[in-house]
Amino acid sequence: MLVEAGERILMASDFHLGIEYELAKMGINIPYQTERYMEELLGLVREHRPDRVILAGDVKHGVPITSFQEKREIPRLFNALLDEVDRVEVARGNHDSNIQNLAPEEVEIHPSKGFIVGGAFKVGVLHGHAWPYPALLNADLLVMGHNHPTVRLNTPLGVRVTQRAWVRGKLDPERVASAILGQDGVKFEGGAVKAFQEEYDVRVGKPQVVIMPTFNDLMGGLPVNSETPKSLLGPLFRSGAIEVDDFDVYLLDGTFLGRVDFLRTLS
Ligand SMILES: [Mn+2]
Repeated sequence: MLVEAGERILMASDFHLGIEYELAKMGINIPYQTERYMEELLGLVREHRPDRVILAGDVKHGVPITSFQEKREIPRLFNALLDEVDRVEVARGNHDSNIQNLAPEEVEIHPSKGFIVGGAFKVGVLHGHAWPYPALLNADLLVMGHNHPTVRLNTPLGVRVTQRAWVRGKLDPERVASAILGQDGVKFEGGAVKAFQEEYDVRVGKPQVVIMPTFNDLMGGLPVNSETPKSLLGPLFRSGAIEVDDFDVYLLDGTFLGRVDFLRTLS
């Protein structure tokens, strides 16, 4: 995903480097795919010449143990990126414990509560397994990974197709402000947005939300249009702060498929 926000920001999520090693332990042997992912990402970097590259979490796969595969391949990925781009950053995901040990010093590692980049147009980036910093509600765009979104379509022939997907919608500021205040144990009366602004001294906007697909095509996904599970993963979805029924779904090539609630009728 390329965002122009005063600077060019290239983002990608959920590489899960090391998944082949985990699969091999279960008896499923797949040749290592890291080279292919690296070439794909570096191809995008060379084509679009971003000022910074942000990996929105789950760069690595193995938790709690870091495999030899990760120790070998993750520094290679970072070094290849640093050869091409001034700033390489990571929003820490739930699989990224100890990622700092595999990253060269130049790589900026941000906490799981996320961070804001950009100028007049502000982009909040977080992996999505943790509550965001209140300041992220001031962003114009919130970018998350973690859910590995896919769309599942049943064809009249009885063939079921599952594809990785982009999911995009708008945040309801009242609901998210209320959920974060509740999480922090803050009691309030009246509007949640007003209370939120007073509590955290953050102006609440109405950010767009984009949930990124996995870069790694070996990963399983979560069909956003299936009936189970009832919500997506992560506190913002589980708490009901974000409801995706009216979010739009796109294939990897940008094809617009429709809203989640419509696509539910086809799953
Ligand atoms: Mn992930």
